[in-house]
Amino acid sequence: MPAEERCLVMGVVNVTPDSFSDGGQWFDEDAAVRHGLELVRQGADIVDVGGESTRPGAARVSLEEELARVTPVIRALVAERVTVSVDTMRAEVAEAAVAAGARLVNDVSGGLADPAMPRVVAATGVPYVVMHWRGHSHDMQSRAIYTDVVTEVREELAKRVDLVLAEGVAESQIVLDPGLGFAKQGEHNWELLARLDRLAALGYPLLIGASRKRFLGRLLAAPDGTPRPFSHSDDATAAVTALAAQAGAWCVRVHQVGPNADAVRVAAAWTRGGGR
Ligand code: PMM
Repeated sequence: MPAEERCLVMGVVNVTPDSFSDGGQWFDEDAAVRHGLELVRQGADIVDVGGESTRPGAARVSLEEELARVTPVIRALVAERVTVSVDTMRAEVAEAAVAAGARLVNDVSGGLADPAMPRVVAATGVPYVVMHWRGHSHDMQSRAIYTDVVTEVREELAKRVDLVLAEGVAESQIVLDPGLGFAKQGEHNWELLARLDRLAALGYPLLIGASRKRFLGRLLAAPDGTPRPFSHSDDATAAVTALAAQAGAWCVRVHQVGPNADAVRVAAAWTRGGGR
């Protein structure tokens, strides 16, 4: 991926009835398209369209259902000149999405869920987000066992990189993602965020998906320990965005775009030592 002047903002459109923070809201095709356009108006550089919830405990949807959810939404957004990415673990969905005009494949399993994925992405030539993943959502939190989470995530990502390169993906296509909340407890997420430099040292752009995740709600819990609801963790998400951008992240994946679009601009001006 080419270096950008500032961290990019990827806005999320989950075309699902059950995603963690916005499940059901954009399940209707027209509502999903309208939401994607609104995210662009608020400053999203990329709109990430997904048809399968990956919240902890979620069950899988069928291939047919996933295709029916995402393809028309992608086609409609592309017709409006939106840069679209597809959030999928399935090679067939990635292929159909790119045929419909998607310009990036965001695979939370990093090619582990569907062995055909790296070859399909290689043939498309589009950027490929390889996220750290240890297994499907229904039992992923039982895999959140690490002695040194930063070293282990780094090593496991490096192995995924070797594999996708061997399948024909070009180095220039690869973007890495630590997979916050995927087989990770809160402390694992914070350790990874604190050492993004060690992940960046693998030599690929980084995408960070902290938006509205539970670890933010737990950090901001009320005095009686009640976690902050995800709907009230958008300010914390924007704080993570500013810090991740400052640490050199290539892109942040967020639900509420406006404050995060501001945050990446602040971080860019801070780094440059000047506005505009
Ligand atoms: N998180 C979710 C879904 N897709 N993709 C990437 N690359 N990184 C992430 O951290 C990520 C993702 C889960 O979030 P949501 O269901 O609340 O949108």
